Amino acid sequence: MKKALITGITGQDGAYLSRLLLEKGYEVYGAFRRTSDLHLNKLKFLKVADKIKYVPLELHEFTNIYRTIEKIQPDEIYNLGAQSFVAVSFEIPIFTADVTALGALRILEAIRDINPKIKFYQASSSEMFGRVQETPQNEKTPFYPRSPYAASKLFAHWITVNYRESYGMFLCSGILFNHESPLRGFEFVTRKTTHSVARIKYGFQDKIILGNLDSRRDWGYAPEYVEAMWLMIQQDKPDDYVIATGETHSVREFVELAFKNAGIDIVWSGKGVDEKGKDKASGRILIQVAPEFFRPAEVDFLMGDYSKAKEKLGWSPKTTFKELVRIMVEHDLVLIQKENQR
Ligand code: NDP
Ligand code: GDR
Repeated sequence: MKKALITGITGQDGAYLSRLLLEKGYEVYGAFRRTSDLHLNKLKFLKVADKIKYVPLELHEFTNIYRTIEKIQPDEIYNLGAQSFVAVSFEIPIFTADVTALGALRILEAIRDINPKIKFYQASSSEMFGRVQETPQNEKTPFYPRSPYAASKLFAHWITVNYRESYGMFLCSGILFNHESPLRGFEFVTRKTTHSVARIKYGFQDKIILGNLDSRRDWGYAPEYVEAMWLMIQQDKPDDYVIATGETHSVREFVELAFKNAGIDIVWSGKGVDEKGKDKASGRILIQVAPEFFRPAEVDFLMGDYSKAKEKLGWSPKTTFKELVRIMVEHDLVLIQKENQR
């Protein structure tokens, strides 16, 4: 039985990856950071919470990481733990760098010392492309990070490459574009939107207030993306891969489609922070824009080229943008109904 250690077990990808590895017969060790309450809601939703062996692991703390890896002696480590919210990284840049950049290095140093044969996956991000230098973005596209989060991920990415080249270790970096699901955190724009749409539909919220409606992302479906992480680690040679859908859509399109899935057509008026989205039928304002949701530096456009992953891993995205929005809205409509029946 193979042993996998997953950092960030309580996050979206931690939950889906755990389920995948358990299905494949792995013994899964879930690393969580100590909080006053161990929140296993995502793992419970996927019915895997009681199948995981939990270990406290703080990415700030080298001794904690070292002892945890030494004790478990995992075959594979998936480093999904991070301060992952781009907007907040402008508020807490040093914390973000410590967890997201140095956290990865601490794990690599521990692996190098304890057992350099342990295979390692680093959760790199399309945010590293930032102000994009070419379109679509592939593994050879130059990086241009636009936030403390992206700069931290870039350090973690390059140190992973550097340790692989310096010490011959089996280290992979997956450059994953945005991937979403009903388990997505509520602060990210997709889930914030689908959750708000459901609350508006059932009368628990008046409107949604958003930032930049024109930024474009390459949005895929999270359960498919964790499969790519596992595939990378199973190859004969370690390498880096872009995982994406090859399509790009604006926040505005996502919002429009989300409302449409709840039976509401949106019409837009105004510009910039004065822009408003109204219910076509009633004229009621349902969407507003506020400066506090804009970022000091924005990533305007992302669109990934996943052809290397297709060729080498046999991986391709399956769920379309339209299906993704539908899955998330339908989930949140049921969630809000259930919450309010209690
Ligand atoms: P989430 O934000 O859902 O999960 C992040 C996880 O990291 C949580 O379990 C969180 O714990 C944990 N964490 C945060 N700080 C620490 C710390 N100091 N020590 C230990 N653990 C910590 O992210 P996703 O699941 O969406 O993403 C997984 C990884 O992939 C992240 O590294 C993210 O940056 C990266 N990524 C994500 C993409 C996406 O579109 N989802 C795309 C590309 C990369 P807690 O629950 O306690 O907060
Ligand atoms: P992102 O995701 O920054 O791409 O990082 P997020 O959903 O936060 O933002 C996407 C785009 O939407 C715009 N936006 C808003 N964003 C949020 N969160 N809230 C709003 O109200 C809002 N209005 C407009 C943003 O400006 C941005 O352009 C995610 C994270 O999962 C990272 O960890 C990961 O690395 C990248 O995806 C790939």
